[in-house]
Amino acid sequence: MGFPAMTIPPAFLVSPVRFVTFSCFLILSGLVGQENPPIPAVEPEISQPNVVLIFCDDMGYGDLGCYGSPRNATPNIDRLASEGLRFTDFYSAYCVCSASRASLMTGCYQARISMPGVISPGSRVALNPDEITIADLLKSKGYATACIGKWHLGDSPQTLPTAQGFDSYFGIPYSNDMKRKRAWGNDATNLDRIWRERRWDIYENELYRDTKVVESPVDQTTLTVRYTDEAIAFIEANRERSFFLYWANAMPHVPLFVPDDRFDPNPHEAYRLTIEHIDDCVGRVMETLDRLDLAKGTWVIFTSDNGPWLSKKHHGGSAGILREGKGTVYEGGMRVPCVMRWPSHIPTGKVSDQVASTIDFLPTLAAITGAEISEDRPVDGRDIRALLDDSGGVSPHDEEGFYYYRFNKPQAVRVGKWKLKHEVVGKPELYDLRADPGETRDLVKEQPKIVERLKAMMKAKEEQLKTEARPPWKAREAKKAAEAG
Ligand SMILES: [Ca+2]
Repeated sequence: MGFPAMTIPPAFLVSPVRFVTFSCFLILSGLVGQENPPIPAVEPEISQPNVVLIFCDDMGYGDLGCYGSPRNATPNIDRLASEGLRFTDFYSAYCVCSASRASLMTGCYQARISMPGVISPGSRVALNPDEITIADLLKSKGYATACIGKWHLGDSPQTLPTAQGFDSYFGIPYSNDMKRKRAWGNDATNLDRIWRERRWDIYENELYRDTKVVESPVDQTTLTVRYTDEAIAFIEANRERSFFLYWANAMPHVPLFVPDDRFDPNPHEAYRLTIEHIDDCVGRVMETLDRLDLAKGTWVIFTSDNGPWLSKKHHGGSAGILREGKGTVYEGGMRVPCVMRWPSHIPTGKVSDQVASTIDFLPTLAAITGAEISEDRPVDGRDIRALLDDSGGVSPHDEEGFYYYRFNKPQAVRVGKWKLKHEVVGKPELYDLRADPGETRDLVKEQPKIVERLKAMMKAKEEQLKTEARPPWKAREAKKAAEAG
């Protein structure tokens, strides 16, 4: 189990395809004797896995059965964990939607790619199409690529998924509560009524296929089912080649909706029913992978873009044992569930307490597929292959630090068990996350040397990304460039 570890010439380190060619050459030319046992070829399931990346919106650390939810039954997602790996210390790279998604797609902290926390429909700023996304990277290795669901990185033709490496797109390109009719609020009282009365019609959300609007307003009661149908159709159509499916559910971001056959008018059941419906849809996709005999060579990842939206009360999720939720740099804002299954590489039933993040997916996939990361687009994420198998690897973030970015600045850093939270406003706070994951005992006074070291690391990271920041896409500049021909 695991990636082959052996001495091979540097020229062959880059590409598994070239590596396989090299192995064949050695075998065919008789260079491999008893002293030099045959080098195993890299199986396609290892070097070109299918990737199914399921990204939920505002789902909290405590919302799944396998993370101890006493309320939500999630047997399918729990099975992904028991057949693969569950991270206990996994982080989204930002505490709200757009910047979190931009970081996932590019492997960079938000400040490096100049992405605002949240953008609105018709935003004049978006993720720059010059950035290399996971879809760009995998497409360069021959993958079929599809984005289904919430994009939230731009909704103009120049910035939608089809301009960012995806062959196709189907979804609402921003949050499902945006474009709400004026008479309606977004607090728990309004959300109670919206749930009871099934009022998806009070939103003017647009459903896109590629760059065209195909439904407005969107019937959100059937949205998750339709996303799932689309995901299954994509997998079926690409069963003979490597594929990357990015499936970003609109929910459990509010407003919550489920199909008629799952509906209960009690709004206190809304969140549970929504999570359980998502779990059921994940099960349908798992069943498809099994049916097509693709499960072994498919890396399925299930995680969330940020913590629960606690101000929505019973319409929001739970951070479990963690402090606070969405919109904060306490653990509840950014530490999220992450389970993954990839039978060719990940042992069953593994639990990892190593620090990992959504920014690590791009560099890890680059290492797996042999795609090169362009020198002029450095990333902040790291190759975490060593955390996936049973080789006992430690987090690359333990030394470099994992940074909790907000408003273009690191507002906290985690190094090993230590976390320093030092926002622009407020006093520094230091926590030992191994002993105190709920951030209840501030150790600033007891550990002044650690505080100073972590402060210096935050300052250095801030300066580095200030210097290296790349520009976002701007509507006005794009228009000028188009007019100039
Ligand atoms: Ca979110």
